[in-house]
Amino acid sequence: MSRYWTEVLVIASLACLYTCSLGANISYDSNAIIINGERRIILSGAIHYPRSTVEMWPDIIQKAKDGGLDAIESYIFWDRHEPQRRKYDFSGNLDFVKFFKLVQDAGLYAVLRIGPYVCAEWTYGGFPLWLHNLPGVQLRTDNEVYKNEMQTFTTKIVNMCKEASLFASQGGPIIIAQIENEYGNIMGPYGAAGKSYIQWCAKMAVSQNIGVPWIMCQQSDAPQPMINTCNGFYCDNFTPNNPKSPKMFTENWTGWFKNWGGKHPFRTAEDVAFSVARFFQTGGVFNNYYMYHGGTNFGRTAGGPYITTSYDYNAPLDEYGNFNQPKWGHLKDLHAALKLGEKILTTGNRTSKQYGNNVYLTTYTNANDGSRFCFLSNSDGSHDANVDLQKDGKYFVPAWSVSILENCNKEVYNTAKVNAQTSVMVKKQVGSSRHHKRLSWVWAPEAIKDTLTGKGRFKADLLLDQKQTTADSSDYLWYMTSVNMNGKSSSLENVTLRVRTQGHVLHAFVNRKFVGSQWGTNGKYSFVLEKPVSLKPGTNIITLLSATVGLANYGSFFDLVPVGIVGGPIELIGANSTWNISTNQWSYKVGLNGEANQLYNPNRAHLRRWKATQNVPVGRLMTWYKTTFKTPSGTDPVVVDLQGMGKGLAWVNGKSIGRYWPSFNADTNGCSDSCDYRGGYFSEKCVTNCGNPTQRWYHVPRSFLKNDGNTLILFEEFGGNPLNVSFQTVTVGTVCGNAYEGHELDLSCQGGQTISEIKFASYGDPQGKCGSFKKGSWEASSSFSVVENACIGRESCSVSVSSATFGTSNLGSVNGRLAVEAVC
Ligand SMILES: *[C@@H]1O[C@H](CO)[C@@H](O)[C@H](O)[C@H]1NC(C)=O
Ligand SMILES: *[C@@H]1O[C@H](CO)[C@@H](O)[C@H](O)[C@H]1NC(C)=O
Ligand SMILES: *[C@@H]1O[C@H](CO)[C@@H](O)[C@H](O)[C@H]1NC(C)=O
Ligand SMILES: *[C@@H]1O[C@H](CO)[C@@H](O)[C@H](O)[C@H]1NC(C)=O
Ligand SMILES: *[C@@H]1O[C@H](CO)[C@@H](O)[C@H](O)[C@H]1NC(C)=O
Ligand SMILES: *[C@@H]1O[C@H](CO)[C@@H](O)[C@H](O)[C@H]1NC(C)=O
Ligand SMILES: CC(=O)N[C@H]1CO[C@H](CO)[C@@H](O)[C@@H]1O
Repeated sequence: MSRYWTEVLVIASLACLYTCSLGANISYDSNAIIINGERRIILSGAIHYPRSTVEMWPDIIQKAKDGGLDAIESYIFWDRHEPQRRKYDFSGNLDFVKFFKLVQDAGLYAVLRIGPYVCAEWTYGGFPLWLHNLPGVQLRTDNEVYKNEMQTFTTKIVNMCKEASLFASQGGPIIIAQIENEYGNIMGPYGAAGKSYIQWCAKMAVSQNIGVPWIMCQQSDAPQPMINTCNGFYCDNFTPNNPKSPKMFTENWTGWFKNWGGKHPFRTAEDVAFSVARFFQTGGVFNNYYMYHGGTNFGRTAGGPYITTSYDYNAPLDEYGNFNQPKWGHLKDLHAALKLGEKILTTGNRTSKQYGNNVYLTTYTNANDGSRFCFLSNSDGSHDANVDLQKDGKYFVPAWSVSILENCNKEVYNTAKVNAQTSVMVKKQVGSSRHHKRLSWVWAPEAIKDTLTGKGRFKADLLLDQKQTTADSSDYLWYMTSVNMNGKSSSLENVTLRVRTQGHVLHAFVNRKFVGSQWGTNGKYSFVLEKPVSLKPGTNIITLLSATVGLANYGSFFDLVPVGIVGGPIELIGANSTWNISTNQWSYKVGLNGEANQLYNPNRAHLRRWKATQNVPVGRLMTWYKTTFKTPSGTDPVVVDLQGMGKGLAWVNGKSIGRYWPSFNADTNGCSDSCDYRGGYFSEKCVTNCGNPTQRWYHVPRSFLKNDGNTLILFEEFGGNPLNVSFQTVTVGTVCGNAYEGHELDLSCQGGQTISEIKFASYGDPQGKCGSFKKGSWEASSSFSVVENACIGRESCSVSVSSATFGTSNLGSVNGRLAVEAVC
């Protein structure tokens, strides 16, 4: 009997090994990602965990799920996790394990892009600076020192995932992992070493044994079993390098990032939807939005040079986690339409037929059950098309759009027909405007006596590279030298100081006097500062403060791009002679005294340093400002308006909210009121915000705030005026809907506000767009009252767009549209 039971137990536990395991089997072929035998198309969105806060994660992830995504993708940010070699940090919003667990709790899959090079407009592409300073290292190529570090870090991350059972093979959410990142775009200059490096990456990744597929993006020579994937604005013409690989769009850019001095990028919902629909029309299997939520470059994590603190990206969720409407809603509708065809898309055969210039019908057919699913596309940039599919119906396909036809005979979606609401976001002053009290400030000068008199911490007979010298411990590096002008035959009152720098911002002082500042413009980061200076006989002190604004993150050998005054030259140009002082003895100091003394930390009692004067100084270089403020009530996201300030760094309750530079205005040219979604998108198309500060408002996450009062501390580098600085909340101001017959028109406010007024409502053929709707040639007289009854006093409302709702059925077969503008 004991033998019998033993056998039963052995058999039972063996069986359990196969069936009790929670692990999922992830595989793929050219038509599907296959999860436990189920054939899937996967809709994924990028959300970078360090670009929001732990407290924001659940809401953002839920909104992604509600938007119809199946998966969340994130890079892993090496520089944050290993700020010093072998000293790791996974605390706070660096707790990626927690992030992926939340993704799983929401019922979503995850895509893990380890890199560990990430690009991502993140400083130094996510590489820690100590890596650059390792003897003998060469980054992203066949170099033993580098490969050893890359493997150590990759293994560390993989092991953490395994310990937390995060891979799908272990029952976790991660269905796909990525090694390296867009290397194929830049590998040419690395020659044979680049090719062998990619082979090594593939082997190293596979040896990690994670039980889910690995991908390489933009890598047409990706070795098997790596799946190569496509990044870009459109990937319909992409084919993977192995016919057995699924067609994957790992970075479909939903918008674009911002540079200081740049305009606001804007990619229409119609065009993003067009690129995704085209991708699935042409055999796509996996689509990842880059970004789905862009977020904020807190601290000094922005890449560059000159990437802004906001990483909003014009993504479906805005920087603060609000719905960016109509983009979020229009893509949600697209996802629902695509999912109707998931079974046929992943099993059927695909055929295409042309119906005139740039008009194609793609039919997916499953011969086994006769089911069909169609995409009818018109990729002409200006001509609409009318297509007669005989027994399957007649269709109007606007230029640059795709219609999705369920069963090939019913239009369920068209990328150019937006039914989702448009939300116009507003910033609300905290407290009513009449009672709006200005903040009161104290200030402290940055102590610069030491550096103005040439005193540094170490010396060198050459001009050093800034990133190497600071190892990115600060944006700031002081370069100081002294020049003896005794016996120099020149008029000392008329000398020019000329400094060539590799960026990004330079301030010059001579004999303790400020002589000028300069920074790169038009995207150029290297520049020459030339200022008249007045020297004196004997010793003259030259003090230069160089500031970085995000380290380069993209390109072949981007890691070697020089930063700061490295190499110079620095010259003094007199009437008759030029003195090249590049090889003088230079004294150096990394960072600011205020940084070393943690002036930004309100818990440190620097009471003696802060001055409470009647009027705080205005336009004063290198000045710290401090104020206190109450937490704005409600749940809407909080921002600080820094209009009037120059450039610097900001902290709330000791936490860095990033660099600020509201004095840097976007060019006045290149914006236009109208934006045509038709035709290929490029990052300068449809830009907005010409002539205004590139970034005036800065996100203050609510989790940074305390109930009993908060401290804002600014380090102002150029000189600014804090008079107008104020805290505001971001919410929906105006909502518009413009929905087609047979659809629902949905309107929602946010933060508990209700619809207070209907400004426009017309069921008929209304014209114009949100903010300027006009009645068309006909409308139902009940338009206004129907919408008012349904919406006034409600946080959200829904009106079905049909003649029955408006009592116009007696007009016969009308095909109306309903346009509404309402105030929250
Ligand atoms: C996983 O699924 C694929 C395709 O369905 C199948 O070929 C493979 O044998 C499965 N692997 C395991 C370990 O079950
Ligand atoms: C796809 O086409 C092939 C070749 O015509 C056929 O053998 C197969 O049954 C088709 N598959 C489906 C699912 O329709
Ligand atoms: C510069 O050179 C010119 C011509 O040689 C001479 O006349 C002048 O005095 C010089 N100026 C100075 C400041 O040395
Ligand atoms: C100052 O020097 C510049 C050239 O370095 C010369 O063009 C200019 O005439 C000089 N001015 C005076 C007042 O000496
Ligand atoms: C200045 O001196 C540096 C170091 O000797 C040299 O590399 C550079 O070419 C010089 N520049 C000029 C303009 O003479
Ligand atoms: C403060 O705001 C007022 C009113 O908008 C404006 O006139 C003034 O120029 C602003 N001051 C600064 C320093 O930005
Ligand atoms: C990686 C990639 O595909 N980049 C492309 C993205 O789209 C822009 C604009 O269409 C192209 O210029 C890039 O080459």
